[in-house]
Amino acid sequence: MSLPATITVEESAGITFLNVENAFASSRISLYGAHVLSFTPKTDNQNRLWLSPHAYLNGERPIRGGIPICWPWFSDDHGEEKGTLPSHGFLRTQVWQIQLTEETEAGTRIVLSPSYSRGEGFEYDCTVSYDILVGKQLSVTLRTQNSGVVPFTFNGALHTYFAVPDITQTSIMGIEGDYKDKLESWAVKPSPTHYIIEGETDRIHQHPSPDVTIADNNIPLTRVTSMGNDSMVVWNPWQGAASIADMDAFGFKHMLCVETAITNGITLAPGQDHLMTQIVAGL
Ligand code: TA6
Repeated sequence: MSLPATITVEESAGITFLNVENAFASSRISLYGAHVLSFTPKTDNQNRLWLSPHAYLNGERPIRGGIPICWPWFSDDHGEEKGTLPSHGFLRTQVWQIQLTEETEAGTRIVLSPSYSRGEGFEYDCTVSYDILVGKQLSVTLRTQNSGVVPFTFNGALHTYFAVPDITQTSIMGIEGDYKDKLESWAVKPSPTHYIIEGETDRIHQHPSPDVTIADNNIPLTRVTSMGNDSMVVWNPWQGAASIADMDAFGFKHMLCVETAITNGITLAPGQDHLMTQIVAGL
């Protein structure tokens, strides 16, 4: 396949990476997991995505950082005993294929498809694709289409790790409604009005929160626009990062996951499809 001049291919440790460099931004994408690893707009040359320095970039484990794709379930919500099926599903640990690349006025577009979308824990016929646009903004859309003859229900997330200069100076605007707190047996609590991160945080906000801003020292840094989701997940492991193999003890200081998520199930009848989009913009 011939690629636009804005995309170069790099092979390393068994993974194929697509490096995008255009007039608007640069971005690195791993075909393992269809994982966007970086997005650096030209306006300020600040990478908006965080990638762990200890991330496995050899296909042995899901990649810690960037935008992991969670599907067809979120976390361990697969209906089986915890640990029997992979956390966050099976798209983030497979090699994806390039379906299309094109240069458009808005930027460089890449469409990827997974090797398989029917797997243990999800025995349905469907077609999945991932549409990435690297432009002034980074736009990613996960499309799920029911290509079978029975309805199915799925969950998922665009589990983005945002880069923040200092988590203790970071605030989030635009998240509303109640959240379920994973750290307190899913107790339901109201979202903070002044949203800062002061310790381990693992929350499923029960509101789609379509327009979220991440600020550093009260100065807006990154805008996160979401569509097709029913919830927003906020995660930072804080000092628990020390016990995560592919993070270092201080990694939590420079990342914040704000995840465009489906956690209450989307049901698709045969022939129906669903789009979930996240748009990341530097401010
Ligand atoms: O999205 C939050 C979460 O589900 C947390 O509970 C935490 O475990 C995180 O994802 C990371 O999951 P992973 O399977 O990538 O280690």
